[in-house]
Amino acid sequence: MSDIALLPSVSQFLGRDHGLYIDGGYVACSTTAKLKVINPANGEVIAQVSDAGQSDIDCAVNSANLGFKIWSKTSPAARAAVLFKLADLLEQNREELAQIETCQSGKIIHIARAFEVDQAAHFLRYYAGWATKITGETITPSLPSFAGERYTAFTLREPVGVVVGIVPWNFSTMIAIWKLASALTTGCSIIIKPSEFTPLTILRIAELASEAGLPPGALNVLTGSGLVGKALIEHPGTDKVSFTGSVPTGIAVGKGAMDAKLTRATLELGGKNSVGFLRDIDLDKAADGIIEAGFLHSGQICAAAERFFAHRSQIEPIMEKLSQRLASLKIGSPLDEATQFGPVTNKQHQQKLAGFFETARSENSTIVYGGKLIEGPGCYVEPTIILANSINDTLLNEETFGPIATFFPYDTEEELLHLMNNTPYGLSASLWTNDLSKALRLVPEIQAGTVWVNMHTMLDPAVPFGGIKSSGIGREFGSAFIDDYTELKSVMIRY
Ligand code: TXE
Repeated sequence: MSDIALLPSVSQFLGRDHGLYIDGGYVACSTTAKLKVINPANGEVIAQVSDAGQSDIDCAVNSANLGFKIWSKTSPAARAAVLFKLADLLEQNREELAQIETCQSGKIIHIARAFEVDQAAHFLRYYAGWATKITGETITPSLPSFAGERYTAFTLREPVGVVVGIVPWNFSTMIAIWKLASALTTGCSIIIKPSEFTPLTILRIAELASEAGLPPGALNVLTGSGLVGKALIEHPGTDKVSFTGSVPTGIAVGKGAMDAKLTRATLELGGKNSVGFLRDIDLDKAADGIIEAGFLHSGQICAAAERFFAHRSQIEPIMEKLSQRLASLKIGSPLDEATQFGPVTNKQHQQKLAGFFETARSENSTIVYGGKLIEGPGCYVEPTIILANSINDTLLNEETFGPIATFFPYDTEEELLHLMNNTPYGLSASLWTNDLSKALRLVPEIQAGTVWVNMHTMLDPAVPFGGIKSSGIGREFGSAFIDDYTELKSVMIRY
């Protein structure tokens, strides 16, 4: 097989002089600084985007405040209609968006189509449905009545204002859609700051949003480094930040938001997610489960698992079956439809993973499979299996965000629970067993925002998602996101 041909519209889009998307259209950046976008499959520069300066930030915030005035007064049904239309436009432009995404992130084209576009449209429609269903409560106060007066009270859910959406590079389309859909359905406006590594797809989506009827300023896109995100959070004209990314940056964002002006913050961070195989597990099922849990998109998924705990008697055969599966994966160009395993998204990340391989060796962990970079201009690393030497090994404790499954044996279920919870993080975890009754008894003991049974990594818009412990604050999806994007106003009436 070979690479699919890029659509003419993709080549044309990549070659553009990309401005910033402010007030419903492109504007030239105030600085001449440019950020290069590099295709991680071959190291080639595929596009350049602007690095926004302070006056661009002011301009985007001003526009978002004006956009908020219009959008927050737009009827819920009309807001939903725009989001439904945008979902249709995502699907109509599916191949173009998927190809842009693959070129900038190295995501294999099947995943770009199925997750970055199809799933993004699915999430968007789910959020759109909420626009007409956001309600408050009626309450009867118990205040004293001296002359027959009565009281009633109700609550209003009001949009929080101008949201700053800070997006990482691993799912640059879908995560941007989660943020803009949450903001727009509740009547907020939003400024998206994409990752400097993957800034392109959201610029195209901003154009589609205008085509769908979104008023100017309701969605602005500012490309640039992390400093642009920082300046947006601290800007007096913004009201909330929704951040997805690494734990250290998330902590800096949270502190910055609090220090600035008590800016509301939702933080969806990474972690060190666990998989626990109970003894009754079928070994083939376990090996397939590890591919789903740890190797989709080369493990570059915040909910992916990195620590795998199996009973001492089963750990060797599970790792052997997993090695066989990894050996059969077709590694190659992400634009080749036959490829099952592509590059990681950028050189820095590839080097970081190389550092983890070194650390594993220096700590005397056993590299059971892989453990090397793949030579060439692209950012490829081998899918890797490691057997940790001790529970203190770095590979069992630090997020690698790569295709590295680290194993450790347990003897008793008590020990398994201890191992799974022995981390400062708590985004996700999974248990694999045929004994559902046992699984349901163990679920409450597991410290994670999401616990899957016999599955891992899959997210559904109806099911809340977010971390406990150091994996974040707040929830996306379900009805839970509404709390984070609205303020509750109480109205009390004497009559
Ligand atoms: O992520 P960051 P980076 C991990 C992964 C990777 C490492 C670094 O291991 O190797 O993090 O990646 C913006 N104020 N994850 O540097 O720093 C930044 O521009 C406001 C895990 O890409 O978390 C980008 O848009 N914004 C993770 C976004 O924050 C700031 C997903 C994420 O950047 C900022 C991605 C600041 N001070 C990487 N500094 C996950 N678990 O989901 C940076 N940004």
